[in-house]
Amino acid sequence: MSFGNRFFASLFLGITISRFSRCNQVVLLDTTSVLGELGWKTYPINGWDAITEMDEHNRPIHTFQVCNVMEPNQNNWLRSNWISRQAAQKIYVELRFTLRDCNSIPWVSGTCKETFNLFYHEMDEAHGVKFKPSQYTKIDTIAADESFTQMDLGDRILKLNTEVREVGPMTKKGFYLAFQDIGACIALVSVRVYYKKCPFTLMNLASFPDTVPRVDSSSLVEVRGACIDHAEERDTPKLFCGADGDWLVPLGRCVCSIGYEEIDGSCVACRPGFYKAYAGNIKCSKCPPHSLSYGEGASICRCEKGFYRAEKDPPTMACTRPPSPPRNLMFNMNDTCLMLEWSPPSDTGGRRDLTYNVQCKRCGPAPNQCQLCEDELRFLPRPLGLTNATVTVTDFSSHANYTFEIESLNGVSDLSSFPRQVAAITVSTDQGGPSLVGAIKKDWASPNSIALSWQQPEETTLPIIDYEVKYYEKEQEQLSYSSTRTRAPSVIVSGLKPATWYVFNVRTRTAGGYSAYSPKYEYQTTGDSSDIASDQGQVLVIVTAAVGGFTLLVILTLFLLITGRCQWYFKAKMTSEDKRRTDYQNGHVPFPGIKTYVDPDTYEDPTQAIHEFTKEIDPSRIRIERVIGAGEFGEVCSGRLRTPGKKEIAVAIKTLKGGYVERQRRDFLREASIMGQFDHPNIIRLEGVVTKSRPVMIVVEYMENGSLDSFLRQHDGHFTVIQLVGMLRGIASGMKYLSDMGYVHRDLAARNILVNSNLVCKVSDFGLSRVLEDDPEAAYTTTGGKIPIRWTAPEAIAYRKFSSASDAWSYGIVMWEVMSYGERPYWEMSNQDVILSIEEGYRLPAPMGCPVALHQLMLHCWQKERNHRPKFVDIVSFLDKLIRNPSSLLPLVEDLQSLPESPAEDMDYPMFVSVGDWLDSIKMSQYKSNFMAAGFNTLDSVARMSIEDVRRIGVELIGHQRRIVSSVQTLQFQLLHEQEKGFHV
Ligand code: ACK
Repeated sequence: MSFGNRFFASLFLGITISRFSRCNQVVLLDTTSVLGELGWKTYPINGWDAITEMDEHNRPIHTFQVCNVMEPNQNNWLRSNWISRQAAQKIYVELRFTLRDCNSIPWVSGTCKETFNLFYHEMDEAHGVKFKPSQYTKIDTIAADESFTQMDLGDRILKLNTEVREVGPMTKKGFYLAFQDIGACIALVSVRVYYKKCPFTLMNLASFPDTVPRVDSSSLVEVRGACIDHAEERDTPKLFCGADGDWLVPLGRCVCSIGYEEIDGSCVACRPGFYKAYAGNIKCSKCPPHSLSYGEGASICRCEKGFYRAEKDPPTMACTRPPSPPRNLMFNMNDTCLMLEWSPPSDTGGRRDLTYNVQCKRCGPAPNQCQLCEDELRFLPRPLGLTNATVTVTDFSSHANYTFEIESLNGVSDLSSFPRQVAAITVSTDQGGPSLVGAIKKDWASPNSIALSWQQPEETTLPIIDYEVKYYEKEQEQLSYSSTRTRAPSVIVSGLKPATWYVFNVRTRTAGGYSAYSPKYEYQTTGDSSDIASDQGQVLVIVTAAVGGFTLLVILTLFLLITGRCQWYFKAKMTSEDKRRTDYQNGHVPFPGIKTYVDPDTYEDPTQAIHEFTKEIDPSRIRIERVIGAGEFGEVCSGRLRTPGKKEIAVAIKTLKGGYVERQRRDFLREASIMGQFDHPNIIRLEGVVTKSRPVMIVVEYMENGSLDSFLRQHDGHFTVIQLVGMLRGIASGMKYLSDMGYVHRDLAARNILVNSNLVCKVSDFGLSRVLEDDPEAAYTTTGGKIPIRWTAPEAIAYRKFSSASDAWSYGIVMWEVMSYGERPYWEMSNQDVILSIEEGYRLPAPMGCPVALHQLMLHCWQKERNHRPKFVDIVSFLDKLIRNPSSLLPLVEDLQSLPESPAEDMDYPMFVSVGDWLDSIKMSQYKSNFMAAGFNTLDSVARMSIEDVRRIGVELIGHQRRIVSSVQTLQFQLLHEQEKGFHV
């Protein structure tokens, strides 16, 4: 029995042991909380003593005592049970004990100790009673901060020591603790073993779990938080767990989701009448005006009935409604403009995005006869989406009643199902402008054309300029339409699709503007819809006023193909008569008996051609007076020519300069051999040649005013339009003669036209000329040679397809040169740009002061498709008619251009119709050669044909005979009508 055990037992009776734990500690063992026996082992048996007392709460106090202070060499061990490590990496052992001061015990010096030792041993599992002190690792020697004495005992003063030691890192699943006494007087009152953790916590609307710190106290554990209910991450919430189990450095946060707000660290649903539209650290808001929320947690408030929220309106915005209609709608009108003005609506619906739409209705006498008319009018700036309370309307018709409805709109107008309210005003445009034409009637029709006519308006204050005929396929419903103009109250529209419904409208144009469109006229073309001509996209409109003259066509191609072989063997021996015969057989001669051109190049010996086509002049008859210019081969002089028995005449003498080679001589004289074949008042006349003496000369009639281009430049603006048209008529007449002769000029330009003292223009310069050869299309192609780009038709430039049609193109350019008094065509544009522009559809605009009719003729000459260009016969005929009706030259292009919708370039040029065109329009093209061969080569002659004539020329099918005869009747009517009108083109 040891001295101290009994002594300590009485000492600790009645001591209160405070039991506490902190939330960041996980307790693995606390002897104060063990209710039953502890079951610790002691070695030896008489060493440590286990005493269990009860505290005032009747809970056990497990105390271990030892006090063998008088006996030397004490080695008493007390060993705990196996303690599970759990998640701990480092454990803390907290000991509370009392220790007796050795000095206060007599006779114990040398044996009494005032420390004890603490050991541990890691094991994965308990191993029962075995205890080997040698396996244990010492944690520390424990000494008391305060020891007690006999006096303390007497005063019953408790001097309890608390010591904490940490152990780690721990690796095994558990461990034992052991206490070694080496001769002290100790009472071990409690043993608490714990490890530290950062406890579960909520911070910044995120939860962070229990987290065990690292053993290394200098490094922190980063922990990512999870947002609490109805919260969402804003920046990733994070905390760091420190070694002492404290949370450090909060980062990021969660925020309450839409419909929830933060109250006391949690997210709470918005109350009814409130909403929260965005996640964030904001409170729920009261619903905006004209909106409400019924349930809890609303993210948006719903609009009251009759109020709306546009797609892009924010939820914070009040609900709004469509505006009321505009107020005070008024108009102001002059001849060309109608200005509508109004005041903004009294109620904008609570919005600022106010716009206006204008709708137009044109109404007849009956109230329900209204049709929409926006498409007919032009609105400035536009009809829809107006932001200002005003709009200007143009292009309105005279004599019409327009009702304009102005609607106010805002961003929610489309959402409202209520009928929209508009402000309306009816405007009568009856300002003395043109009135409506009478009903349209069909005169005749074929599967792809129709002739229409209509009653002229009865009263017009201003003269009618023309009529606009608008037509479209009914199925297309105005998606695309064509239009054309005509001066006569009738039109032939061709290029229509067979078996297709068309809608036609006509309106009048005067200087006062357009009339309203006539009532629609609908017509379905006859025929099989598969029978659509290959050029169906192209609409050729032929004004009935256009009356063609002769169109000289080539008809005997087939015949020639059979007989034209091997003829070149005989070339050298042929006379011009032979050649003409051959040319005729080759299809170059329109009619037997008409003299045709013979190419001098077809003569093996050119002198033979010279001999045949020119007269040799004795040079003694020529008196050279002065040099007037320089030609390609030498000077050009003026002088006099005497002919026995005739009056002396003025001549121009072209000379061939000395030192020429034979080829130059031949080329020089070649022009004379060509010129010598012609005899026409508008072709420069060859008087003769001097070839048998030097210098070699070509003598031609003298043209006092020299070349046309420089003449016009010198007399800019000096002539009347009629004089200019007279010059053009002369040139056209000369060209008609050349084309009739089968001659293609190739270099028709104002510089190659000479003008005499009477302003008579004559075609000259046959240097570039070539005869037509075996081409069945009567056009000649060649390689090489200089091409005057600005004057030459595209197909001649592109693949040298020269023909009378390409001469017609050049003629259009000459017209332009004449009407602009010698301006350079296409000004300073490069040749390449000219080619590209023409290809893109660009055409020379009308020169200043140019009558519409002449520019139309030019444009007609510049049609890309060469077969659509006018023939010279048509040009002459047209110009003749203009000269006879000078008033037709009054409308100038400038006047037209000042009116909308009349870009001259976009117009169709329906001025000409030949018999061929007419046959095309009635789809009887196959009989062209029959008509020509029988001499029906003008519309006038065709208009007189009888059914017998039609049969006689070889139209055998009865259906075709009928079609031609009925078309002839219409033609008669039209020609008569035109004559009555006195306006022939
Ligand atoms: O512009 P012009 O005065 O007219 O200058 C040229 C020049 O000779 C070189 O060709 C003029 N010319 C040519 N043929 C005749 C002619 N038959 N009568 C008068 N001048 C002519 C041309």
